[in-house]
Amino acid sequence: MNLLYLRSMEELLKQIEVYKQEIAAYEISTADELENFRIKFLGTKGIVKSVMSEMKNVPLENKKEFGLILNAFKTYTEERFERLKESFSLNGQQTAVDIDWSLPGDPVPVGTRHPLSIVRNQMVFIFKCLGFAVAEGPEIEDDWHNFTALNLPENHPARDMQDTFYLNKNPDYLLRTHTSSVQARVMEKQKPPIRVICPGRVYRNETISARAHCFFHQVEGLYVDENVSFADLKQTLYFFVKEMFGKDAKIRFRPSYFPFTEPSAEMDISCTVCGGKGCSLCKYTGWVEILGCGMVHPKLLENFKIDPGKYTGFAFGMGVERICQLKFRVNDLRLYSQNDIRFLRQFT
Ligand code: 2NL
Repeated sequence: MNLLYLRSMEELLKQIEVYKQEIAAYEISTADELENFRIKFLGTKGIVKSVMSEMKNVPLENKKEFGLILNAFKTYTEERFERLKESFSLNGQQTAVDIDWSLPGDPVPVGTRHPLSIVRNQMVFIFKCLGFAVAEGPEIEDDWHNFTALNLPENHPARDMQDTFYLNKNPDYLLRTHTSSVQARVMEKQKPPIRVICPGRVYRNETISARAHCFFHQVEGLYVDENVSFADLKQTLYFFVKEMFGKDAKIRFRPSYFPFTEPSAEMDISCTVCGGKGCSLCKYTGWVEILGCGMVHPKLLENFKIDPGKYTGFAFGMGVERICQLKFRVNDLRLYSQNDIRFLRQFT
């Protein structure tokens, strides 16, 4: 074997050792440095390729031994590259290589308000314009605030287990059946003048259908002061109707009965579909019922130590679903709580 060649082989082995030291000491902190390592050692014109190309000059009897050394060097370099790449991605910087930060983000779809919230907010806004404050109260009520204080006698059918969700009997706790209970709490705490509206969810033990549900929403109003008259009630509600349904809307009152008001009335508005000419919505009467109202019963004022000789008041109650039905033509109460996106998307 040619001595000259042996010397050059020795030199090559030494050179490989030097490379290995350099590779072992190689540190990177950026994607560019990682790429520089790859180009320098593993690239098509890199050091590993050039060392491997020495094989063609190795004499046949040394090829096996030399091949093993060169292959080991190649594997060593490749493994070092993988380690560097891993340490780099563990530092969380791989993103700088893989992610294009200039791309637009994933869109976040914007939701819409529930139709009942839209209408409730509108109702609250209109009464706020007339100086009504908003009051809220608990959905779990006691018998006093939901029934007794409001003049509903012990044997009133509304108290029946068939109509009301009782959570406990004796003492009675129940899911409020109207937001009048909130007004009862206001009268308990506050002396006249009182001018509040009470929006909220109420519960009744009903079989669920297109026209009945076991929960729905109310806005009730209460105004107690000196010299409050039925004329004030009429003008207040007329203002509300014109704001809600437009200036051409008409109102009419029909006598009715509620235990908490005397006298009591139900109010209709001219049909929002036909304007009073008669259509299927108003059953060809030209009118649709929207709320109940009346002058606060003197017994109620007494219950809250408000002198009925000095003070009078009016009250009203309406269903948010009903107003929503007239405004948006929703003809099935179940739609409000089914969370069907196709229904909800229609209200913007
Ligand atoms: C209806 C009828 C009504 C009231 C609610 C009320 C509350 C107090 C005192 C007097 Cl604290 N009245 N509320 C009065 C008349 C009718 O609601 O059809 N609601 C959906």
